[in-house]
Amino acid sequence: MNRIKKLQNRFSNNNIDSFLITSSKNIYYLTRFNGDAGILFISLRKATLITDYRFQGEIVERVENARVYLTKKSYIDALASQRTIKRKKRMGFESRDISYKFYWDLRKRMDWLKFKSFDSFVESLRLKKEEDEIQNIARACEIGNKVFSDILEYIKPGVREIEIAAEMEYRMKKYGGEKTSFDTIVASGIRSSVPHGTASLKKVKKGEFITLDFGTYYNGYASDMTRTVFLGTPSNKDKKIYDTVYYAQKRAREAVEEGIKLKYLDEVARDYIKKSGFGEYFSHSLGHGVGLDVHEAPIVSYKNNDGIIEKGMVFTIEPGIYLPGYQGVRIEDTVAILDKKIKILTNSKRELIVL
Ligand SMILES: [Mn+2]
Repeated sequence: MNRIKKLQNRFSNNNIDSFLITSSKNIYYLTRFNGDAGILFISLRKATLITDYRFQGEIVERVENARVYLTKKSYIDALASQRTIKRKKRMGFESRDISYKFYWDLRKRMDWLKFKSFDSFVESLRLKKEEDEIQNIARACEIGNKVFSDILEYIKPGVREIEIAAEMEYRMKKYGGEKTSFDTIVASGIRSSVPHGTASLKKVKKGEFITLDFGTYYNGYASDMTRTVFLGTPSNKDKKIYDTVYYAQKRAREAVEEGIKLKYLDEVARDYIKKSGFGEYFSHSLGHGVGLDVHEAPIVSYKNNDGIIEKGMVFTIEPGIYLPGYQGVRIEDTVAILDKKIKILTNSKRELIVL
């Protein structure tokens, strides 16, 4: 069933007769429109993508499941001019996406409508991926695997983190990625003790962990992976930190199974890290969903009491240990829940790589 139809089927239960989609990711998900401006008006039987002439031609020609309405007016004026909207009474909208100003402009311009906010009307569909979506994520992850194997020979004492990041990003595009799915993290030495430390002008040197956390988009779908390598000779303490993260990640990865609670995975990794004496240094959730957004539902966390692993989900497993003032290690894979099968999409070597 097409995705817009699925949404329309939910209208009556939610007591609305129309819905306004403003999130560009959600518009892409529903129509394949990949311009960066436009709104999608969905009524019970129709869907209209309102956008402007900047996107005429190739970009609007690929739109599926919606009629395209090109306008020179503001989108709100164009929406108000739609023939059917006068008969509408209650319109849903995406509360996470629109600005306060846009909301009031809508209300002023269409004062006969009642507006009802929703915070994951489309995202709840996106939670479980279809086959082609998983293939796109898998392709994006494959690009990540290639970039990682390329970059190892480039990492040498004296090279700046930002140069390593630039080389990685260049290769992501060279291998078919559209753009990075977030700012590439290259964090070395003491900087690796901050979980999300981007890439700086710092030069890498011997005796340091280097955390590489990166991703790209393929056909609009993101990848996300992390590997931590060592430059020089690791001390026993370094090896212990790495092994702890490695086995915590392995246990969680091997525990993935359709039908169990997501929070159980977090507990598997967290318990192992606690038993090894580093419990207080694993300071974030185990993972997150990956799709059109690099961070989306589901949250893989001990705080997620209800979430169950279901077919079609794609999420990360990324435990880490961050010793303040010292160094840190994180290993992250993206896994997909297929029909009675679990597939790890990021298969670069996980054992400690010493450069
Ligand atoms: Mn991640």
